[in-house]
Amino acid sequence: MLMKLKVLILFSIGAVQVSRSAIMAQNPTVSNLLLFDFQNATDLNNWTEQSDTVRSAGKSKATFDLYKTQTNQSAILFTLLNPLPNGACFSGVRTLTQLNLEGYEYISFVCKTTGNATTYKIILRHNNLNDEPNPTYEQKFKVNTDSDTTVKMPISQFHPYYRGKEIIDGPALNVKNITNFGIQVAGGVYENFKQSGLSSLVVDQIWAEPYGNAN
Ligand SMILES: *[C@@H]1O[C@H](CO)[C@@H](O)[C@H](O)[C@H]1NC(C)=O
Ligand SMILES: *[C@@H]1O[C@H](CO)[C@@H](O)[C@H](O)[C@H]1NC(C)=O
Ligand SMILES: *[C@@H]1O[C@H](CO)[C@@H](O)[C@H](O)[C@H]1NC(C)=O
Ligand SMILES: *[C@@H]1O[C@H](CO)[C@@H](O)[C@H](O)[C@H]1NC(C)=O
Ligand SMILES: CC(=O)N[C@H]1CO[C@H](CO)[C@@H](O)[C@@H]1O
Repeated sequence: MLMKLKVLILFSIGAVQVSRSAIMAQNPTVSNLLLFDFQNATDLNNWTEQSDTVRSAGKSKATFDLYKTQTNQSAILFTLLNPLPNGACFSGVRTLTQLNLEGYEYISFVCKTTGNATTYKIILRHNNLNDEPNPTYEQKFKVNTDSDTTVKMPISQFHPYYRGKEIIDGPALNVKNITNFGIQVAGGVYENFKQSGLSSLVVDQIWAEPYGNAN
């Protein structure tokens, strides 16, 4: 079962979805690294919006808030994608960070989504090159509209992009010095899908999983 899961993961492009029970069945290892713990966060002040309104024609929006119920706390990303005629638009949030993910194979989390968006991105930056014209390091993940989504993103599959377009043969991500971490939803201007409108994504924790974790 776990081997099958691993094979599925190795042969899929980008993020892979498996059921929550499959993830929970894995031995929790001492060496998972908790990157962001929204269950215990007192605020999200370190996160800032990064939407297409940084450019003159943009009119999308994102907000990121603590989401508290009587029993649980998580974070919720609300997005409104307002595309240009060619489909270009993005909205999301990001935070400065300092992560050394050498020795880690995946960034993983469980999220619950509603609304129009079915594809999100995690966006990393490195070496304090946290703004344009430096590349972003991106990977897309698909979400389920009817159930929780477990995301496992191979860290080796974050490729360099400039304004949503892949930089072929661009510099590799320096996994030892990740200095910015973002969650984004985009219209898909360079993709074979287009998306727009209102969406929400709820996430409680984001982890890095070391190599060999699922064996
Ligand atoms: C915000 O970022 C600073 C500097 O990186 C860090 O020391 C602090 O713990 C962060 N606060 C929260 C609530 O995550
Ligand atoms: C609280 O979290 C637990 C564990 O993640 C989950 O099973 C439960 O459905 C959540 N409860 C609410 C009210 O969201
Ligand atoms: C990350 O990169 C910046 C820019 O090169 C450098 O100043 C900083 O010392 C690096 N930090 C780590 C922990 O390697
Ligand atoms: C939501 O998605 C549907 C299906 O793709 C689309 O027809 C609709 O226009 C979208 N809503 C908005 C507000 O963009
Ligand atoms: C480190 C820490 O405080 N972890 C807590 C975060 O919140 C969850 C859910 O309330 C607790 O179970 C953890 O102990």
